[in-house]
Amino acid sequence: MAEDTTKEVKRASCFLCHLNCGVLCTKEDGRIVKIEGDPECPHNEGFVCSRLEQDRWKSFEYSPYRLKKPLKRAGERGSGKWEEISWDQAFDEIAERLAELRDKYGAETLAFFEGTYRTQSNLHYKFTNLFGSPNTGGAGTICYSSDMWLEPCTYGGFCSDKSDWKRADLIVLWGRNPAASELLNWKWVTDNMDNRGAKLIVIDPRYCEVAERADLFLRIRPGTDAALALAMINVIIEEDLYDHEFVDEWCYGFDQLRERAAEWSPERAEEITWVPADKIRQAARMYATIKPACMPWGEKGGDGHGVNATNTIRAKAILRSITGNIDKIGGDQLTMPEDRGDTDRTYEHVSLSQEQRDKMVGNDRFPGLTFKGWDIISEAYPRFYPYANAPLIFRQMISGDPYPIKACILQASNPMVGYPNTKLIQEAFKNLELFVVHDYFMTPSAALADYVLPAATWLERCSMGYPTMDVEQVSMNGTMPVVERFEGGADVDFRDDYQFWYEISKRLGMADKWWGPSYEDFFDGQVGHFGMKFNDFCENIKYLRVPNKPEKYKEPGFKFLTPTGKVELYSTVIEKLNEELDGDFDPLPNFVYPPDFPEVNPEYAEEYPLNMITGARFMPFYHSEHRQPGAYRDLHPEPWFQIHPDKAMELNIAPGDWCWIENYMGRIKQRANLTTTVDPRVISVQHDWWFPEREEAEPSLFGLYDSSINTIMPDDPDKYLDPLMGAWPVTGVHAKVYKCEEQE
Ligand SMILES: Nc1nc2c(c(=O)[nH]1)N[C@H]1C(S)=C(S)[C@@H](COP(=O)(O)OP(=O)(O)OC[C@H]3O[C@@H](n4cnc5c(=O)[nH]c(N)nc54)[C@H](O)[C@@H]3O)O[C@H]1N2
Ligand SMILES: Nc1nc2c(c(=O)[nH]1)N[C@H]1C(S)=C(S)[C@@H](COP(=O)(O)OP(=O)(O)OC[C@H]3O[C@@H](n4cnc5c(=O)[nH]c(N)nc54)[C@H](O)[C@@H]3O)O[C@H]1N2
Ligand code: SF4
Ligand SMILES: [Mo]
Repeated sequence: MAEDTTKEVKRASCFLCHLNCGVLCTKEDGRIVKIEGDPECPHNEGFVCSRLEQDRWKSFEYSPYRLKKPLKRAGERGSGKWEEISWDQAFDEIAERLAELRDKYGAETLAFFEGTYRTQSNLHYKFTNLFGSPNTGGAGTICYSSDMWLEPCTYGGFCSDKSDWKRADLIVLWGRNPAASELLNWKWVTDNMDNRGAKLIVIDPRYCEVAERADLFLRIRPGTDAALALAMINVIIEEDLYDHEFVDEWCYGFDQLRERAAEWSPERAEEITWVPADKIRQAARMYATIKPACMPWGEKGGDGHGVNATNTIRAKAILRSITGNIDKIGGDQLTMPEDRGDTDRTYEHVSLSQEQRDKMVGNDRFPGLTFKGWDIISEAYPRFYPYANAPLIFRQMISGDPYPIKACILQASNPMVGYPNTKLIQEAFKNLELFVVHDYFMTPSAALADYVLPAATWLERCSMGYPTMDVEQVSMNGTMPVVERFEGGADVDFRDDYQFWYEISKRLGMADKWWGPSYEDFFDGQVGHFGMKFNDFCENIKYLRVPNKPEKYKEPGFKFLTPTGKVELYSTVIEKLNEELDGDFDPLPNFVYPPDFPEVNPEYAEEYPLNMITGARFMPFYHSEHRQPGAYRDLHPEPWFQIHPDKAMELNIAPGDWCWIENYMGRIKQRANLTTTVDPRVISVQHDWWFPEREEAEPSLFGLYDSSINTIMPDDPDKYLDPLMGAWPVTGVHAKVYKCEEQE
């Protein structure tokens, strides 16, 4: 039989989540017919998760809902009326409008919002910096970015995404449920438990998937992780379980920490956290004595969200340090800043003048993540990227105070669904003079734009898989596009994320600052120091791993890249910020009650008694993605929230009932899942629900206000945000629940 010459297999890196598994794609007649895990990829060794199984990816790559052509608004903003235009027209007009607005209001009038780092996110920094605007904001504020500032403050690098899952003897999953969020990580944990006998502690308000395998499970009250961490520090110090050698030689401020921790007995923490004091002791003893132990970061475990974001991240960093678990094989390994000469060129922060930096929204109010904070740690950690504060940007888009923000670009983010206080964001977006969205699909954010432009997926562009959540210092998987534009019958006229920035830059006279017109040119620049072109890198190197060197602090002359050269249990960086800003940020971790709690707001909590988790991950969705009708949506057609059966009975709610979830901001509805997984005082509400099959035009916006929990999540900067990082809450916010009437 003649060989089928149209068949070929190409490598790619899956970008459907942050793990970037290596995959093999089989093409026939230009169309992808099969995607499998690449057994040669050292990262996932052939593993793929349910997002790629059963050909589900076809509902993404070949979805009829994908944007096909550049669209320009042809009616009122949000009216759902569009005209198709050419890419040249789109780029010409966008560049022209940007130049006009810069002349009229100053470059700082442009805002950009970053999503969950699903593309080459340094590119937009390069553009905004060259353009002259400091105003990039993003979901990172409540995701990993707060860790990326506070961990370097503590140990001069960061380690909570460099956990050594496979070689740890104890793994602490603290507000982290990789069985639903990062499935490859969970495979590593279960393999480690099965093959090496590793132990597992789970700290979660829900008896979630990973809790089912835990040796110790702490059912914590949402929003109180800082109090628990402080009590664990208390036990470790009081019971003399800390690593004396490491603390004596390498930690700064132990006496101050001891004093603070003394205030946090397990009994005091029990009252706040609902975790019995003896279990707190048990957890502290296990963590301090079963070594090596790793404690990966977890968004919901207090890392990054709500009024205790700084407290919790710092307290967890301190726990890693005083137990001597940082930078150990099997612990959380420390990544030092890479010596990559091109850092300045890819981020281009150097191009932004001090005058422009000083205009960053949030600089003075929530300085941690902004240029104010960056200035202090950037020497030690140059790859950190500063963030303007998103809730403040939205407010400024409306008020124009202290200056107008009139232009906005979104690439790979969807704030109308993923960020809190949707109504305010809608008003802000409607106040813009130029709003551009580059995405795969028409989203509720895109529906409010002037231009909506089709993006290339990870199968259609060059990419560099850079798996996070792995212990390697660097791990790279370079791949060329699997399919070309219009190949295989796909009628999507996409431009990839690099081309987008390049083409606009070219029209603004900034082409020479880039590497050339294509993504490949960019990657040629990135791998230049290997002495080869990107194509050769993909062919010959395929998968590159640079293992982390453990226990770097044992090398002669080593210093942690903090002002004291030590792990700062007491933060001199925060102290310095206080001096500069006349602030009173606490250099030691503490705990404050979230604003809805009965301890601080008893009247409110009486009306809204249930402590709410929002956004606990579940497969197969990724935030607001994959809601389009198709294989993913079929697995989970409707929004559900979890409620304890006793509470449901008290409220006369039966399984599957549609219920209102309400707080002072408004109400949304989801269906009731009665389960003992949650405490009777807690509900867990799915996030990011919208319905791409419903009407686009306002007020519907794809049914956004029906079931998206972020429409009622608060972001009042005076009340709900972490004072240093400006992080807003995703759990520990109070609500009430009641059944919908028949007709609702
Ligand atoms: N209530 C609540 N809210 C939350 C959370 C929560 O737990 N609870 N979690 C928060 C967290 S941790 C995060 S990170 C944020 C995420 O916030 P976002 O990243 O804003 O949310 P997504 O819905 O993932 O939006 C991503 C958009 O980018 C598009 N996209 C994906 N990849 C690419 C690409 O490569 N190129 C281009 N051009 N477009 C792409 C997708 O189609 C989608 O429309 O949400 C936050 N919001
Ligand atoms: N399926 C799916 N996977 C995803 C994503 C997605 O949207 N969908 N998003 C990706 C992104 S951007 C991120 S940041 C990661 C996040 O990954 P994870 O941190 O693993 O995800 P979550 O499910 O948000 O939170 C984990 C657990 O924290 C618990 N939790 C809730 N509130 C609290 C609390 O106050 N304290 C403690 N200790 N635990 C609490 C929840 O019950 C949940 O079981 O997931 C990534 N993976
Ligand atoms: S774990 Fe993430 S990267 Fe790996 S196959 Fe699943 S979605 Fe893709
Ligand atoms: Mo995230």
